[in-house]
Amino acid sequence: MTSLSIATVPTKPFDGQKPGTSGLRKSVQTFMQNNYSENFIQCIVNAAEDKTKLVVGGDGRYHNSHVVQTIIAICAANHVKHVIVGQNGILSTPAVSALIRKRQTNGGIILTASHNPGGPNGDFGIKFNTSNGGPAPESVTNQIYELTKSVTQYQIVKDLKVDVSKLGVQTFDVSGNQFTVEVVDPVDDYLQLMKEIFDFNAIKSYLSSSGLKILIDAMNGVMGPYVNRVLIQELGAPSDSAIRCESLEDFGGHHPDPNLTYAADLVKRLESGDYGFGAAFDGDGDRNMILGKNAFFVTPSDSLAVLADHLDCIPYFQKGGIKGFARSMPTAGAVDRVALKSNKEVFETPTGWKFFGNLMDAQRLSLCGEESFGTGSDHIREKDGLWAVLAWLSVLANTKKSVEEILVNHWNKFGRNFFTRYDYENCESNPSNEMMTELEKVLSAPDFVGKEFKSGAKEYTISVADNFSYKDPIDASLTTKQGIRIIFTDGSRIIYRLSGTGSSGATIRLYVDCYESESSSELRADAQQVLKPLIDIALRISKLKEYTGRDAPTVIT
Ligand code: G16
Repeated sequence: MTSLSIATVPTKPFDGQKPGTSGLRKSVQTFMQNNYSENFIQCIVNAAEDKTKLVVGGDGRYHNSHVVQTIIAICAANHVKHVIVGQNGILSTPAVSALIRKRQTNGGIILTASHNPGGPNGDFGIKFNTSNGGPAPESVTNQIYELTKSVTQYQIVKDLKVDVSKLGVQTFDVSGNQFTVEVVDPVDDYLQLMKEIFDFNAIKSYLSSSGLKILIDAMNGVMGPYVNRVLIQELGAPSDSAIRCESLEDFGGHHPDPNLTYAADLVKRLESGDYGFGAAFDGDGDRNMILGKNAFFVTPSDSLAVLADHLDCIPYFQKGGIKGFARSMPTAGAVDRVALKSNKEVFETPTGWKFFGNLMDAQRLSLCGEESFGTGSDHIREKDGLWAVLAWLSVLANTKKSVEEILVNHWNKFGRNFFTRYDYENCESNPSNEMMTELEKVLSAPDFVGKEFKSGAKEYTISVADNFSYKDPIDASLTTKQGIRIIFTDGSRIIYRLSGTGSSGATIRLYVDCYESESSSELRADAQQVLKPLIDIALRISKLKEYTGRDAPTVIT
């Protein structure tokens, strides 16, 4: 075996390599600049305390295969001994988290810009997950960012050629040291884990005996092979139960974001009434959207609460018990009501899955979710789209009820948290930042709390106004400025936040929710109608239209 040598390449720092809500996300063109990815990867390996064994994979978007080779070559030059990589560089985000935990690696590098569009004119992203399988906490991402500001060189094995299409272990000699790359099937380990969590026989026999037709949209992202293996091959769903399962580098030119706007095609098919259950995933397979017959939409906040109330349908929780629950702050508090009735702890964290990891590691958290179409449990440390679908199928198989019946029963038992989110995408950064700064000033005025707002027949009085901060109950780390909250005396909320996952400009997110108790006659009302007065007040207080020039949001959830 010829020995490969390590090259030291001089480089200069790039501005703005600051990881956002979940990793560094920029346009493909930005990532294609000479040394741009190399710098960031070198800083990741420099920040990693122990890096003997790492997992590498991505959602297969444009530029994925190139950067996979770069990562392996930089790992080889930086004392990493063993890299586990998905075949052809492909791994869903949940599958990376599962592999890190199962194979007890020191972490992993995930290539994805998640729900952002792909292709040469789309976005790319690099994210580092630590040894618990979860996205690196801010202490680590801040350290990576600091390193990017002063990086002057990176080490790489330029002549390393790894065949990532070939399953199995490949061994190399790098300057006299052994370096191994293990190419694994992207689905095998993940499927194994799902079989340990769920009762596949029960789901399979329900699907075949109930006549329930399902339609799953992989949105041309990474999930195609997972859907085919798990739902079609293992659970016996007919092959036409899955659409857009071909993984494409540009996601077919679509936005791989499972919401009512970008998964409109699936919504339309469900509206036909032919299917009793529908779901969609995002580009890297961690997000999910759940629909019932006639496109009955389950908000992620409700999905979390329903699952929390039905975890006894799932063998994993039957065996391991249920610790606490958690949701991100903008997520409506439906799960809090389940927690109260079942006498469990519930945590309210900032937006970002990374905040759940500590609670799970400390055995305080079993199930959590976010309004941004994320649901998951402590089986891994990422949200998990297909896990959510299997959890819902377990509930359907157990209750033998429709999605809509399950939701209506839930509201009759716990009351209903109405929720909506308005996204104003691609706004200009400066006015958006100014709007947030001005809002902070408005809400810190001494007479703001107690102020009354009228909209139509409704009247609201402000009881709390702040910028959300979070003290981690496990390590006491403090995270501030996580979203401006206005909470009214009846518990209704308005929240303003700037997205941390965009690649340019600013996306303003406006979240609004309110609660109707179980005895209300409004439980089946249209959420947009119910929330309209609060939305009007939110737009008035923020002067959003004046700052952004936008009459309407890009996406309404
Ligand atoms: C990422 C995080 C999620 C978070 C979301 C919020 O999702 O993993 O935990 O809720 O970002 O995004 P934003 O900051 O734009 O509101 P993903 O699916 O993009 O990795």
